[in-house]
Amino acid sequence: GVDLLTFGEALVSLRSAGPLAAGGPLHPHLAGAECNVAVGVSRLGHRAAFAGRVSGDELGGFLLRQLRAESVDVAHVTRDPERSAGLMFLERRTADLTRVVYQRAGSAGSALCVDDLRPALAAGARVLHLTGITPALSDSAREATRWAAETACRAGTLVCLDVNHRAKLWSRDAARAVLAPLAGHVSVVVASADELDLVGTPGADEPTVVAELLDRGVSTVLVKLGGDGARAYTGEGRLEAAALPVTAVDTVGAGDAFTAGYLSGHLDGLDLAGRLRRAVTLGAFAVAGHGDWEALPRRDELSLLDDLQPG
Ligand code: KDG
Repeated sequence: GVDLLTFGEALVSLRSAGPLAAGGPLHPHLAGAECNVAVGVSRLGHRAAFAGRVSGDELGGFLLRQLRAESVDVAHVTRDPERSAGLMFLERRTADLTRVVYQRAGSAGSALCVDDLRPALAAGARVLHLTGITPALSDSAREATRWAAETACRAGTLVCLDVNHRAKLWSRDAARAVLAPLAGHVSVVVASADELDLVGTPGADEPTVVAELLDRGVSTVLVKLGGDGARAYTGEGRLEAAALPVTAVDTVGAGDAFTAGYLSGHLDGLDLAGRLRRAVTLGAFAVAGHGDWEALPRRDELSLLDDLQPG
């Protein structure tokens, strides 16, 4: 088996340097939160696999080529000749604000189903990563996500759920109805502060949702605070890490980098402080460079930011 298995929708992101409505060149990139995590973990030398469906056409070929170039195992990716690639248009609206337009309804990635994931789960992995994006894509993708979490949890695999709420895909209530039950089958929950009540009681505060999750068998809850760092909760209490004081040029993908760093630390057997430190380090690399994942470090680059004192 691999070190980390993740699954979901690989997207073609078309990035523009300015407002989309003004036109101009668009550059295609591999995107999708799960692919970002796979690349982040793979760059650090772990064996990462991505499973899912991509279109049978050139765009699907592009996505596979990008994943392969980052040494991500794509043996369990299915080509779908009937459906097109999910697209994400990313515009830089102002220096500080990027906006997203999706064209992904009915895409190849959204047609993911349980049978697509069976071989990858059977091959085994030390860690299964999943996000709250995949179950928002379709009924079959929702069922596949639930099945994968339950199957891996039963097999003793560390299952990590990154909530990743996408308001353009579903409402908070619709997300909570699916994600809160799902959290009962995972060991690690990652959420930003405003996403936390999507895996617990509506409107409940952070300590309450954390207590609910730990009660339900989650071992670690990670709360991402962006430029303010992160907090981790376990049965032993709470630990904080400051963010590294880099110049942020592009925050897209920072959360995925954080998760990749945390899971890499887990695969390396680091203690909680070490895992959290690696998580904020990868987050810093992600925001300090352009692209969802392009700026992520190789293992020999991990210490590049070490001289930056947490701010
Ligand atoms: O975290 C970055 C992702 O948002 C991006 O790559 C696209 O997965 C994506 C999504 O569905 O928004």
